[in-house]
Amino acid sequence: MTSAVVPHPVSSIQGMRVTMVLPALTEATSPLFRPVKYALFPPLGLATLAGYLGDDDEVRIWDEHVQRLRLDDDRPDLAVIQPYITSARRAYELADAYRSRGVYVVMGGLHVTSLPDEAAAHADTVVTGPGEDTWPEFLADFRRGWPRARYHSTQRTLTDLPPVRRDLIDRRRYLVPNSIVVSRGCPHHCDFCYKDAFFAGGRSFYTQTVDAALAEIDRLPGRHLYFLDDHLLGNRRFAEALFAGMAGMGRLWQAAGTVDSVLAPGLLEQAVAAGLRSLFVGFETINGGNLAGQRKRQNIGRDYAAVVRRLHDQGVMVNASFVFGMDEDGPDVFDRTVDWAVEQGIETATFHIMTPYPGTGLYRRIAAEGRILHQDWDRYDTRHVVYRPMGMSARQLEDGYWRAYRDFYRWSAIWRGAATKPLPRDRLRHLTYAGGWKKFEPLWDLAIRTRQVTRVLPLLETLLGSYGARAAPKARPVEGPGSRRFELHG
Ligand code: B12
Ligand code: SF4
Repeated sequence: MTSAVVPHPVSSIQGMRVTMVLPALTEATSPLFRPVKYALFPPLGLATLAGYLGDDDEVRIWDEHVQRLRLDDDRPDLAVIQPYITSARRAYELADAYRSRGVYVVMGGLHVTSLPDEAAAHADTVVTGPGEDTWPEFLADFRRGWPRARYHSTQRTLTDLPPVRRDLIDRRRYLVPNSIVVSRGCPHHCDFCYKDAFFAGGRSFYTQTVDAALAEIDRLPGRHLYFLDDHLLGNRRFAEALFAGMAGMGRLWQAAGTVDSVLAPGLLEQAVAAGLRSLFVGFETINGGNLAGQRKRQNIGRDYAAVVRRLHDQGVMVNASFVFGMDEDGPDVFDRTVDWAVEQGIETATFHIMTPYPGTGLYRRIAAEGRILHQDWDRYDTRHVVYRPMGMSARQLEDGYWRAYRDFYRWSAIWRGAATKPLPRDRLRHLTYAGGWKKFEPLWDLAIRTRQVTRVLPLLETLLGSYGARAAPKARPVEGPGSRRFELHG
């Protein structure tokens, strides 16, 4: 594609100094308490892009969620910034600060793809869509001294990726250092999701080769993995081959999947045999009428209770995701949703206030109806109401959202959820997992701040290991470069 060229002579082609920044929204940087979710996962997107830099480039990754950025001392040749919608304001502040001292700024990722013109006011180059094709192209142009102002991804492939630069990540700062993605996108087209906008102009669901995915898994130390793929089970052939390769590796892992993929005969069993112990499931709403409105077709007419039962029967914990404020929702939706989730014995739940992200079908529809209240991206965080709801007031929606969290994570509700489990062992695990996650959040935060979190990870592994229809084989780390990291026993 063509776009304006930004002349920018760099002193040498090799040996660039590059700073990559994942900016944080304010609440994630509080010196007192930060919700632990901000220290869950390392900046995988930036570490992926860092893989394309040369051996003699000097690269560092700053994740503002877990470390303070020392901006004043920093004058790299290139600043790479990845804003999410909620951190866009901060991202632009940082970009402006770098540019004011002559540092070249390139921005990309989800929010930039939704609103490239907004981002372009703060960056020398903006890159839209996934980075695997455009980023190496930009780097080559930048090294030649002639980067363009815009790049848009059209060639979507995950073959021959350089290894993710995990060496640039301080694992002790994260509760889940082994996050991994082996695919991009998803085969579905939900109206509220970022996906169709981000992948516009090319394929919107594609995977690594199975061998490359297994090799990436093999490179990760310890037992626990968290797949951040939008829908790990979305391509059955790929998923089956991946799980076959993982069976016997001794891994314990968590991932996200849709209700229809859970109900698909046979696939879940293979995932469990490969170590799946907890699944994030997008139930979204218990009001069937909402699903058609959101084009969430794969959920329509599905028996949600059967989904939970099937996961529990296989020994898989459920992290259920719900969205409040869709057009069919009235003020009763909060209690009904929480009651349903507790009755099913769901271990953890994530609630969201419906948020129309720019670029999505939902945004276009709500905007056309004149219902967008403001464009203060800071508050597009799924905890604030940013549009005029149909079935209740904005106040009712926000209050109901917070009440749902309180009610679901009350000890009495946790007990009630645990009591749905037939075996005492299962009840105890429910209590430990659901209670341990929400009730001891400040302790998690402390462990992360004091970089003791790697000591806590074995607890999570033990707990996940006690789940599962069949016990996963034990894994033992093996020393020495080039060797497989795990040898299998039993
Ligand atoms: C892990 C995750 C988190 C983690 C942390 C993220 C981290 N450490 O990187 C946590 C739990 C903290 C989190 C929090 C939130 N998240 Co979140 N999260 C994700 C998730 C599941 C995976 C991100 C990931 O690692 N992807 C894999 C990597 C490889 O991809 P990537 O980061 O996008 O990078 C690629 C491209 O974007 C591109 N790229 C990125 N940056 C750049 C820069 C340049 C220069 C170039 C060339 C290319 C490029 O190239 C990379 C390689 O292809 C995504 C869903 C998704 N599929 O992306 C949601 C997602 C990003 N989150 C989202 C949201 C809404 C939130 C929250 C607001 C939710 C909430 N209620 O609190 C918060 C706020 C985050 C914040 N700080 O502002 C939305 C973002 C919507 C938007 N338009 O911005 C997503 C898309 C989920 C969704 N379906 O709605 N999140
Ligand atoms: S199933 Fe999930 S990832 Fe896929 S389009 Fe729908 S919301 Fe997005």
